[in-house]
Order: sequence, then structure tokens, then C-alpha cells
Amino acid sequence: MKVVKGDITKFRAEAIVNAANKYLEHGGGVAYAIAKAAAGDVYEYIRISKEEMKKQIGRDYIEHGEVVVTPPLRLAENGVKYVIHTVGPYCGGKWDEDKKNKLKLAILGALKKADELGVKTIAFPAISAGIYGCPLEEVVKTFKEVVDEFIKRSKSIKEVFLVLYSEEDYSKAIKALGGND
Ligand code: AR6
Repeated sequence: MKVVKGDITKFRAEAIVNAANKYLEHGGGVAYAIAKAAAGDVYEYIRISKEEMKKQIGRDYIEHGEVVVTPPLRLAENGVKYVIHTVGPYCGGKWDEDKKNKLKLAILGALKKADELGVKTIAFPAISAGIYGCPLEEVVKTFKEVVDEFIKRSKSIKEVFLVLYSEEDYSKAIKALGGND
């Protein structure tokens, strides 16, 4: 896993992952940014997301580990083929085994789907480390554990990027992992 600093809506990867909520209401954070960059009109991307959720999941919400795929629209200009929506845990500053397991499911669900779709490169934001209030260091360490394990048996995925938005988060992430590799 490579940790990079940047804006995921500008990032070049075949799949980008959205830190969504269970209803795919992309009201804030990276979800809003992705919806805006993809469709221009955020409400239009919410509509597309909900329609795909109904088709792909058969419900109007997703559980941790379930994912919904939407088309990249304007993000195709960055080489993006798929946007994969996954839902991480709400922490509100707390962290325990249950939150960690839910985050693992969210990351793994997106990795599995991307691998199934034949994706070679995938970029994640720090799921749950924003509005959902999970400690960034724990989120980053969980990412590394899941990705390191998954990459051993992935069929198509060659590179996984964790894209941190701020300089401060990037520094914290690198420190939490004891350096980039
Ligand atoms: N590129 C990369 N990372 C970003 C970007 C960006 N353009 N914008 C924000 N981040 P959050 P959550 C970082 O709050 O905690 C939404 O309303 C941000 O700094 O987007 O999983 C959803 O609809 C943070 O480190 O997601 C849900 O309701 C990380 O992305 C809820 O927020 C995740 O922050 C999900 O909360």
C-alpha cells in the first residue's frame, strides 16, 4: 500500500473508493467532493447511486462490507473506470475491536469488488477518519493490515493507494506506519 497526499477526485486510478454513508447520501466530506467531480450536480450522482444500489443490492441501504459501483462520468478523464461506494464505522472519537472489524469489512468489500472487476489500481480515502470521527492512525494501520493480506491473493489488483487530503493527515499516516514503503 502506498500512502500519498492529494485530492482523490484528481487521482489517477482505475477505481476510486468513496467513504459513503449507508444510504449513499453524499452530503459532505469526500463523498460530496466525488459526487460533484463526477456529475457536476451532486443530487444527480446521489440519484444514480441509489438506483445502482437498488439494482446491485436490492435494498435502499448497504451494510458494512457491501459495496455499490457507479460509473465515473467526468472522472473518466482521470482514467477512472469505477467509483466503489463503501461504508465505514461511525466512531465519534472512540475506537475498539468492533469499529476495527467494521472498517476491515468496508475496505475488504471494496478490494474484492475491484479485483472482481479486473481493476489494476485502486485509490482509497481515509474511510471513517473524517465526519465519522475514527482516529486517523488506527484507520491507517487497519488499511495496511487489510491491504497487505489481500494483495497476496489478489487476481488483478497491483497497486493500492491511500490518499490523504491534508499535509497534517499525511504526516500522521506516515508516522503511524513507521515510514512509507
Ligand atoms: N480527497 C481525499 N480525501 C478527502 C477529500 C478529497 N477530496 N475530501 C475529504 N477527504 P469523510 P467519513 C478526507 O468525512 O469519516 C459524508 O458525508 C477527509 O479529510 O469524507 O467516512 C458521507 O456521505 C478524511 O480524512 O468520510 C458520510 O455521511 C477522509 O477523507 C460521512 O461523510 C474521510 O472523511 C462519512 O464519514
